[in-house]
Amino acid sequence: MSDETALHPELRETADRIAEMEIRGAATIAGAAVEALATQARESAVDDPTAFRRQQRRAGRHLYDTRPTAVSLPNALRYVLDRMDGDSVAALRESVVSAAGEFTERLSRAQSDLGEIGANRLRDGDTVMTHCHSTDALACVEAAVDQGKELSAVVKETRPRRQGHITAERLRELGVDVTLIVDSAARRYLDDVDHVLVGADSIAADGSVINKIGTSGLAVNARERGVPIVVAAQTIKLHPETLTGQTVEIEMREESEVIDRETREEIGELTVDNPAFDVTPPRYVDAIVTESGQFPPETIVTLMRELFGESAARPWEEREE
Ligand code: RUB
Repeated sequence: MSDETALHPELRETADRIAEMEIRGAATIAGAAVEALATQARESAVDDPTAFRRQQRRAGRHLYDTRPTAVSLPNALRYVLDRMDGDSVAALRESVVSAAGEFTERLSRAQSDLGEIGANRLRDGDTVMTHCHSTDALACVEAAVDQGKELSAVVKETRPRRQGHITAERLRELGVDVTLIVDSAARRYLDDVDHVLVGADSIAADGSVINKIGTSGLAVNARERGVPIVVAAQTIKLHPETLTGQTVEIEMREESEVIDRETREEIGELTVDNPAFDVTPPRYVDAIVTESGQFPPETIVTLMRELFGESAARPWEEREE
């Protein structure tokens, strides 16, 4: 590792916070990653354009390596690093900082645009069931509330990290009535809800939705009860590498999130698995709501091609200048 391409401590801290889930949720991770790239660019001490490019790519790799499932992270890195351009360090720096700013603006605009579209599905008096904490899903509820609709929510706790508590808090701030339930109570409450509304970490070319573990079981149960399943996902959740047959890696997390060491020892020899996400096949999803409109999952591939083309470059990878 050469000193000239050393990474800024703030970028390292952002990467650690993403890995530790202090910064979490696909859209929030993307926003934090581009901000870190901009800090790296602004604070870089290198005076050679080649070294600057190498340092930015290294910064991208460091962020990329934090969590594998949410494609918003590599898509955010792509957005900024693909726009890194110039013959001098000053020009390169400016290109990175301005691309990062542009990305952040688009991220927030996309979320509010998709919120308006998702809100059209929600009627006054409806009840939604949520899983995990998705800012895209909450944007739909917020827009509906802004339109004067009164909504209620059944909020799944979402083991093991209980992101449902964050959702419950946000929904209460919006004035939505909240009933918090444990995950295993979901089926019992499905008869009382009008929509299942979730977010996504990645959407594959065949329309499969990758989201917090438990989403697929919820979707299967909701389909059986005739409750529509709506996925709120900005287009940065579209996974371009699945166009060429790649699969989405499901993150496996520490067993300590599931069971404490003492209890584990009391039980004796056992394996503890902690997958953070699962895959919901397109046949269990009614609609994917994006900032570009609402899509049946099977048609999302058209939008994916339009936005990403056939190839998904990896501009953070090491290469010869
Ligand atoms: C978060 C999660 C969220 C999506 C969408 O998982 O699965 O549903 O990331 O969130 P984790 P958003 O807590 O493990 O990061 O709509 O905010 O992008």
